Amino acid sequence: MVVKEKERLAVAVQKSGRLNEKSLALLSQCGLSFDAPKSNDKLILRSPDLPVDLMMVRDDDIPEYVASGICEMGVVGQNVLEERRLSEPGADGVEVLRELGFGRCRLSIAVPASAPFEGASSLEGRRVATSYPGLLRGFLARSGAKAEIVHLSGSVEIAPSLHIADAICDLVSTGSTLQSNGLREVLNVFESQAVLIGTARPVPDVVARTRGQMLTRIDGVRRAERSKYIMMNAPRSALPAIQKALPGLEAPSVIPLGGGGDRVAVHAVATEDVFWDTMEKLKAAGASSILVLPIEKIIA
Ligand code: PRT
Ligand code: ZN
Repeated sequence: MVVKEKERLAVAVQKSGRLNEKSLALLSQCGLSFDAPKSNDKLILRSPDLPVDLMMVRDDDIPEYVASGICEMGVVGQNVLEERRLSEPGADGVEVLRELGFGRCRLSIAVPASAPFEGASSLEGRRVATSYPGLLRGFLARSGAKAEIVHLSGSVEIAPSLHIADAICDLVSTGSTLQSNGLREVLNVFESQAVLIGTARPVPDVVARTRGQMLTRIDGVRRAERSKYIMMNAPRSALPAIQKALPGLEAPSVIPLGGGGDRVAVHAVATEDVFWDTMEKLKAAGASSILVLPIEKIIA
C-alpha cells in the first residue's frame, strides 16, 4: 500500500491517452521533471525538483482522486468533470482552477449522413447512444425533445450501423471518425477543453505553498503562450498608430536610434497573438524591421 506523504503535492494526470502528453508537457514547462516510469504500471512519479508527485490514472477517475483529497490537483477534460457533476448527484468537491487551452473538443449529436434532420425536434421518439447521459439529458431537456438515451461506454459511433440507436452524442475534434462511420454532425451539446482542478478539501500549509507556486508557474506558461515579444523601428510620430494596431502592447520601450533622426526602436510584449494583418498595419503606419519573437516564460 502506498502511504501518501502529506508534505508533497499530488497531481492526478491521465496515464495514457489524449491528455497525457500535453499535461506532462505543461508540468515540464513549469520546471518539473519526472523519471520515466520503469514499468508501465507505475502509478506514482516523483519529481526531484519540487515536492510534487504525479499520480498516473484513468481520466474518468481524476475528479474522484481530487474530490477525495488523495490528489490536491488534477488535469481533466471539462466533459468528464461536467458529466460527473450531472450524473452523480452530490458528487462535487472539486473546483476548476484554470482552463488549459488544450484537449479541445465538442460533444455533438450526429445522425446518419443520409437521414433528414431539421433541428432538435427531429430527435423526438428517437434513440440516441452516448457515453455522456448526463450532458445529453440536460441538452434534450433544454431543447424540449423527448428521446431515449442509450448509454454505451465506448465505440458509440458504430451504434447506428448496428441499429442500436438512430443518432449518437459523442466527442468530436476533427470530425473524421464521424465521417468514416457515415455520420454527420448536426447539433453541438457542449464545448470542452482540459482544465486544472483542485480539491475543495483543506490542504496542509506546506502543500498549499507548493500549489500556489505551481499556479504561478502555470499562469506564467499560459501567459507566455499567448504573448509575443515585438520589436520594430518607426518614426516617433507613428507611436499612436502603432499603439492602435496593437492594443495589447504593454508599456513599450522607446529607444532613439543613432544618427539623430526622428526614428526610434520600439520593443514591447504584445499580450495577444500578432497576425500578418497586424504586421501589415504596423508597416502601413511607418514601422520597418518588424520582428515578432516567441516568449518562453513570464512572471509579472
Ligand atoms: O484510458 P482513459 O479512460 O484515461 O482515456 P479515454 O479513452 O477515456 O480518453 P481519451 O484519451 O480518448 O480522451 C481524454 C480526453 O481528451 C477526453 O475526455 C476529452 O476531454 C479530450 N478529447 C479531445 C477527446 C477528443 N479530443 C476526441 N476526439 N476525447 C475523445 N475523442 C474521441 C471521440 O470520442 C471519438 O471517438 O476521438 C474520436 C473523434 O475524434 P475525431 O478527431 O475523429 O473527430
Ligand atoms: Zn476515460
